[in-house]
Amino acid sequence: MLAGGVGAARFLRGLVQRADERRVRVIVNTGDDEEFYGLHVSPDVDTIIYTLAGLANPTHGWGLRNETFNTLAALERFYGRAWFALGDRDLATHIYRTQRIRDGIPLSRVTAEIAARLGVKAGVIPMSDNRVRTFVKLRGRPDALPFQEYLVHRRARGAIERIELRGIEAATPVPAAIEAIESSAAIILAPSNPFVSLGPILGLAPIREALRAAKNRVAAVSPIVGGRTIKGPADKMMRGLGHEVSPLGVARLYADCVGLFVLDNADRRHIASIESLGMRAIATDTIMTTPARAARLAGIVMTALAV
Ligand code: FO1
Repeated sequence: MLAGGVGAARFLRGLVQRADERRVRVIVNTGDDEEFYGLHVSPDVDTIIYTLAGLANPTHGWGLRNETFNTLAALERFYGRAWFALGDRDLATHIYRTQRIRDGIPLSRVTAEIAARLGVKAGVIPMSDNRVRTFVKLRGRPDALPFQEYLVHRRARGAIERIELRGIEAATPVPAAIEAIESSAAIILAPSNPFVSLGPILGLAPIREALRAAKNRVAAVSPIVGGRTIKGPADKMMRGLGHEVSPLGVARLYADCVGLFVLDNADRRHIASIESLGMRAIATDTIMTTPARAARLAGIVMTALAV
């Protein structure tokens, strides 16, 4: 599976009820990674790991459940008001990750260590060990903003002019990501933001090429339902960047590398136009309000891919 954060984690929670978790591999976006308080934060990687470990915060989707924020409050004495909340126990993950990276261990290996310590059986593979940083250029502002600054600090306000994936040209995928695509019977693009969650993963040329070669085994689930996103700013981004805010608009972005497009029943009318892009399209209930609904959706996607 190719994954961003919370939307992808919801789907994954269903997938591991329908597939043996030990055979699942998740290629995760790292364009959102940022440094706070000298610590390497990898939000999408942690969201996936915490979800699979059954430790994720059920309200937010990110961070840990039953978390406390005493250290953050103490840090505010030195740094001023904290707009990015790292919980007390979440800090342990960040201290470990940062120390290992400082010791020269690649992010992919550190991620595997963290996942294993938390009892995760699936393979969690950050897309690259090289630094790729997502920036958002807003209309009327001279400089592009680092992604977390845009999403969390400014609450995704402002009209989007451009997304920059800094470092993408020089970055190479983690070899295990390519191997996973080449050897998997089914590859699923999660219902994540096509620009800032899946965009960085698909922006790595060898990953996109591997997906193109596997097109008949690749499915994508639409993050747009009835003209909007369930969570996050994907709809605003599509509009701002001049794309149609519909499953068809998303399918156009994936036309070269996706063989099956899964959209919500509410958007059935787009099936024919999506199929004219050269992929199959099926409509079903894609709203994952419960783990059982996520499992049902995962089952439908896998059956349609003939797994
Ligand atoms: N999102 C927020 O809206 N506010 C936060 O304070 C916040 C803290 C945070 C800490 C660790 C982590 O792994 C994720 C965190 N997120 C927070 C979520 C995250 O920044 C975004 O949801 C993703 O980057 C988007 O995929």
